[in-house]
Amino acid sequence: MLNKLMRYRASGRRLTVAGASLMLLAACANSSTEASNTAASSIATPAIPEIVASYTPEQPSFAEWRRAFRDEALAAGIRPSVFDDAFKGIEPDPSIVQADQSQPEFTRPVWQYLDGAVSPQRLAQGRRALSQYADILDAIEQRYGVNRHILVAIWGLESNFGNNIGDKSVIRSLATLAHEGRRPSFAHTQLIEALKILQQGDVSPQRLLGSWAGAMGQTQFIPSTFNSYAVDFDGDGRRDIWESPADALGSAANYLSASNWQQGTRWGTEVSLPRDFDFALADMAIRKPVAEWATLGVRLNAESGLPSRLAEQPVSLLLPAGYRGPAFLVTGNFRSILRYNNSTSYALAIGLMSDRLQDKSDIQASWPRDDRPLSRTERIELQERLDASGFDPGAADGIIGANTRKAIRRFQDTLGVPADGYPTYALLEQLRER
Ligand SMILES: [Ca+2]
Repeated sequence: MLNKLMRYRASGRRLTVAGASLMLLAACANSSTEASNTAASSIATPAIPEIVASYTPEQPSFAEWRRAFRDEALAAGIRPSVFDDAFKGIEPDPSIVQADQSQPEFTRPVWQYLDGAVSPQRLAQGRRALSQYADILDAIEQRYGVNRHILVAIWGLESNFGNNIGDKSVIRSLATLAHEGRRPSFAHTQLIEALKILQQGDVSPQRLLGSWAGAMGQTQFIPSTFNSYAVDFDGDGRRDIWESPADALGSAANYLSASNWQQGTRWGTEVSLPRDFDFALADMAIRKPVAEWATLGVRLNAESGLPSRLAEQPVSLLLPAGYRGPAFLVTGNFRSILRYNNSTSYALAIGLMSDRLQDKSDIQASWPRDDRPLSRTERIELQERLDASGFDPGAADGIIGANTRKAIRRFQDTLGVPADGYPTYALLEQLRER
């Protein structure tokens, strides 16, 4: 009941701020995680803004919210002393509300993201980490069967090898978000999980630090992921992903292992495609054995070094920047990395960084760096124009998901251009001229 009230209140306030624009509300779904997209789309149900417009509930203060939440936490098994210690002096953090509501208009294209993620400096740090933590990584590989180069790449991207673990109180961040964030029920659940971590004694309230969104420690686990997958790899009796590299790397390996990681299989490899290839096959929903891709003209690059067992494994074709950019065949291990962080650019960065750490050469094809990425407003316009032309892209939410890619392909088919489903400014201009 309290949660429901919160959701109406949060929606109502953002409606005021956004000038009652349903489109802007829907476009809040900017995060790459499926969870947040789902939450945002439920907030953006057309019926709700009309209810909100005439519905002005009493807004509970933070202190009122905390009193009600304390009852819930205790009912969930949290001891009163643990709750009261954790919440001692906790007040809402306005900077977190601001971060939660920011909707970036421009996102970096995949090549710019990769330039930053797999930089020469990060590779050098990664090589040092491989050498410095060789014994720990040996033991982790033996126990979980997850390749050390993947683990070091994740460590590098999540927290810059433990140097950037976030300095915000996880209790304060999540309490702020549960009280007035745009995904209150998610924050609410994570806050209970965070209190369970304190109750188990893995870390003190003062050291329970993370990002503004509650991602914690060197692995950037959210509290529920910590409770399910964190391990005490160094054996000191506490699962400490904040201070112990062994615990952090072991926990990341345990999480990947539980996400169907296949030992000895690569994440994927770059491939070349014939000019007349059917680009509609480049879709994560389509999986074929490598041999079948080969009959369609997909060629593995010379240095790919794929183990022969991969030939039988169904893999998907990925074109992160459309037909003009590099192409990859990606395995189930790529999907495991996506479970860690549901962003294609992220998973590609992890895979490519792990390759570079093994001294494999950089990718051969070049990125279409002259492509001008669409802003959020333009992505919404693209979707609206696709819809107006009968290509059925789904909700105009600024997110290029499976439905929008299908719609783009249908439009590309009518133009007689490669149907890669990739949104470009040129396509938007052609839609404007219709
Ligand atoms: Ca430990």
